[in-house]
Amino acid sequence: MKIYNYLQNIVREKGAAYLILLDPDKLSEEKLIPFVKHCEKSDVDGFLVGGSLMINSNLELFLEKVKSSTSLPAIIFPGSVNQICSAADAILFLSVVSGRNAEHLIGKHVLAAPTIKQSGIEPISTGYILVESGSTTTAVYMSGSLPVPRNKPEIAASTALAAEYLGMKLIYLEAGSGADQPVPNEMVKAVSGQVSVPVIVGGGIRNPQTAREKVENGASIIVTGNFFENENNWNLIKEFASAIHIKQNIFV
Ligand code: 1GP
Repeated sequence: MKIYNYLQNIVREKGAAYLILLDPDKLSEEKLIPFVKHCEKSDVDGFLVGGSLMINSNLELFLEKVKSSTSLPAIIFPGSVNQICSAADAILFLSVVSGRNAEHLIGKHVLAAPTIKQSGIEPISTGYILVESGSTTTAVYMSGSLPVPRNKPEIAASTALAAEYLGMKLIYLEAGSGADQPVPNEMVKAVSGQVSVPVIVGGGIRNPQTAREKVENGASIIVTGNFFENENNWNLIKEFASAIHIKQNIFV
């Protein structure tokens, strides 16, 4: 529970936590260490590490580099059962509760569980809710499931509550990496109002104002990925962090 408690403490102290997604397929070796250090200086609270394919990369080496350059936690955000590695601090044990594909609800988990136990990393059970966000996202395509329609916040809220009753410790509202549109504020509000566990919101968040709106509507953790693949945007990380840390910063 170490990392889960860490996240809860950040939410208590700062109002919400800011995690940045590192995709080993998309972040070159030369950029990784400077980027991670820059994130830490900019008040980011931790990293999610993972990708949908992991074609050109070695997760273990990647995670070792991340861990050697920061004291912030590295949490695996697995795109497949192969993405389990003891160099991480924790893993989001994701069940795609918005879908009806048994493989992604429980099947892959049976294969992954013994390896996670062996690795010693902390599993954090997470109800993963895919949300319609424009053109088909990789997450929707890879999961072989339908996302929740974006104008149906009540479906997302009921799904999240069911996930909490099943024992899940986090709810992840996912528009998908590079989504045309982020998860709607009304849906963030409906879900956060329904559950008592922290709600993560990610996908298609490209400016601090949008991140702030999600927090104002009840999100506890914000994730961005894509936007910082462009080095020219790195100078905005601090602004994102300030917008998200709603208890600490006045944001105009
Ligand atoms: C994807 O929520 C994350 O799972 C991040 O999305 O890359 O669009 O910021 P972006």
